[in-house]
Amino acid sequence: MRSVSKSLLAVLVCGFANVIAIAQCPNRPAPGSVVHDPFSISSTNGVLSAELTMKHSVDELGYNHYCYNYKTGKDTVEAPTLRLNRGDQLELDIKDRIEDDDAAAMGLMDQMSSPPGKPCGDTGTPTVASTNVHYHGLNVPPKCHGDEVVKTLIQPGSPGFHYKIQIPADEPPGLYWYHPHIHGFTEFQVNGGAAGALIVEGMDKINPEVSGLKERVFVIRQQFLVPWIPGPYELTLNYQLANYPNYPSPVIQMKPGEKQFWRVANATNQDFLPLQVLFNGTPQKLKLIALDGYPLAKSRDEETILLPPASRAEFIVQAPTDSSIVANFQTENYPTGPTGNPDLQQVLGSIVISNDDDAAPATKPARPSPSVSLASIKFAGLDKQKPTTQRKLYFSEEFGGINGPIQFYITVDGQKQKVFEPNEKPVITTQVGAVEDWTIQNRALETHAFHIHQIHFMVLEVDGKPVKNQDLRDTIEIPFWEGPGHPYHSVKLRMDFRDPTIAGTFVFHCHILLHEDLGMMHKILVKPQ
Ligand SMILES: [Cu+2]
Repeated sequence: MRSVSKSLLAVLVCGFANVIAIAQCPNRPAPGSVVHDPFSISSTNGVLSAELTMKHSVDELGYNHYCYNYKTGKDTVEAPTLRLNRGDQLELDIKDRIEDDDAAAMGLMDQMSSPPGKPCGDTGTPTVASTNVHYHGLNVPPKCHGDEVVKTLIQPGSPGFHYKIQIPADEPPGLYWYHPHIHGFTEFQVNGGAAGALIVEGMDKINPEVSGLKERVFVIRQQFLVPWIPGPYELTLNYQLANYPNYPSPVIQMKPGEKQFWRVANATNQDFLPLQVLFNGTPQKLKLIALDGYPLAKSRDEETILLPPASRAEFIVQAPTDSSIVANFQTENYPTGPTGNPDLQQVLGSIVISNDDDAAPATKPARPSPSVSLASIKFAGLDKQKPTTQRKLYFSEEFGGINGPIQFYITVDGQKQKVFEPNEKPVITTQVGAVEDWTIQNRALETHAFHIHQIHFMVLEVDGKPVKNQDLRDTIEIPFWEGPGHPYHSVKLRMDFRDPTIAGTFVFHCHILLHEDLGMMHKILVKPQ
């Protein structure tokens, strides 16, 4: 449930009553058109160097969109896919050129306190027009100019900020993504806009089943008219409106009987996506290859792949053999509990048989990735490690009346419930070398999605029972509490802090972005050895 103060609500409603379209973001594809992959940029000679400019648009219906604009030399595209090999260097310059921002100009956002300690990047107070970047899923240092989100601040109009991130040589090949992560305002910028895919090459080396298959990159985004206010939302597939409520579906072209390798990111604010491909209403088998950018130990057939917000799935889809079959890529209904928002069934795309070659636009193909085996990537053999510590954490919500929850907490069992403050001390301190088992309960009447930066974790148990597939994840759903008389749902996760390069302070939080913005987040300190 979304909550918002009455005064804020009043200003928001008035503020958006008279919409003046502002267009700083590229035009979005027309409903019902053929879906193209995002423009992609590949590393050359071990370096991917690019400049992205954060901008802002308000469309004629009043939807706010933030965008990572990239100049291709021909035109401007948004949120390119960044493609790197393991060991490559990502050199990303981010400029914040958000202008004419209704929300910021009217001063209606609660301003957050300045980041603590020595600043990283610009100084001043974070607002909805400030930005930074989180590289979701990458197992890289939480350092300034790396994947650091608590102190890193990029202010509108400033010269910009340089990220320099080396993809570890043993990084799992797979689909990652990047998005802004300014505490208090993340949801606004991700809302239908600022989020892009990042691919670490080499999946075909681990799993030859995908070799030679045409690859598709699909980024699913969600847009609310005004984030923080409950109401209808729209899903988009690579920025094209999905079939809700009255739009023609995006068209996904496939050749008859063709197998394709789909790499799908849930870049929504808060939508849990049970993904299916249906032929004449019957769910088809999808060959699941990887989850959250981590190749599965063994590929497996699934009819429904549940992606919590921020999660990714990579799977093989086979097209129907003839055009008389109605084929759809869709998300199912997903119940999120009495205080959760409804996550509704929607067709994300119609699969249309076509012999057109719908090649993805790109600078150039990535050079071949070096060979790699499952046994040599990060977190391999984690199931055999002995945990050094056990911890218990829980999600909870506090009510303030009939309008639903007003406080969102994630708490280490035994500590006081509190919302995140940028200058808080870490609630967990551990050290490099630790392997910990965390049991995370959901005591709220709403499903939450646990995410931790810098590492993947292994799923050991769900509701106290060992799981069949001990997948490595970076985001996982924990279903809502059904109420008195029912047990809390829980997951048991193995957290791997052995890698010395991830030493430092970073965060874990709910990936329902409103919850994160309202403080369902805390810091962990991993001390160097
Ligand atoms: Cu949550």
